[in-house]
Amino acid sequence: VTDSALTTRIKVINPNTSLAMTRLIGTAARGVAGVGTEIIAVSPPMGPASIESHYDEALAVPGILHEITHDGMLGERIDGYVIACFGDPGLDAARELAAGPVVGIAEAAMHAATMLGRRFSVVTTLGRTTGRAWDLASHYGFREHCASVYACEVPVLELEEPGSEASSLIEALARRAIDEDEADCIVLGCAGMADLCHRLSQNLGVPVIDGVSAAVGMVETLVRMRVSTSRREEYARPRPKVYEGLLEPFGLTV
Ligand code: 5HY
Repeated sequence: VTDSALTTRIKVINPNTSLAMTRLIGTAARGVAGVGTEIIAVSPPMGPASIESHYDEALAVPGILHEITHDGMLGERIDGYVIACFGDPGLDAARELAAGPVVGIAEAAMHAATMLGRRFSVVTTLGRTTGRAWDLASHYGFREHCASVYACEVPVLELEEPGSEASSLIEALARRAIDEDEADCIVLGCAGMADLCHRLSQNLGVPVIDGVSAAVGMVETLVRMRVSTSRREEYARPRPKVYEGLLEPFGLTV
């Protein structure tokens, strides 16, 4: 048996087209991936430069789905996927297409947080995305565990800018969540914050969870358990139909 057959190949999709973030996400993913796991970190060839609104999120989904259907067409063996954007865009549609398991970073981070403490708080980027974080906590069944959601008001693509003070802003909001909202853990609300989690954990004295790392670990485990998305009903492959106009290439064969 060739070693490639023993390798778990996980594609981590940064749905925005900012390659610096894709590199940062790939580094976080490889930081937790086990021996024998290959991480393929990608951005789709189309989509928003960053995702900070419902509009951005909607326009990120075709690129995510392109990445998955493209693998199938190229015969590229991908054992599982991570959607590396805190809104978990396109997660359900991706599950209908992908042969292997698909995990979103918000979903994974919230699951991990509830394994480490009773309550968690989310610290995300723009205030306009805090509603989405609450919606996801409810959607995944963690509404009672989510103590609060804060926004540092630093746009996604400015997180890495030295002048943004993002790290100290995030730390101050996390400290407030711990002191005032009794958060036992902090969930970082953006894939672009992945590089901050260890230093923040040390400074704050509580687990600070990066969803990219959590999601890679969960996909890896599901693949090694030899389980994948249930094909009964909801996540069965979509029925073939015509997609008109610009979406014509998304037509599915049986
Ligand atoms: C993310 N946006 O993780 C989200 C964070 C956010 O481009 N990558 C993005 O602000 O929702």
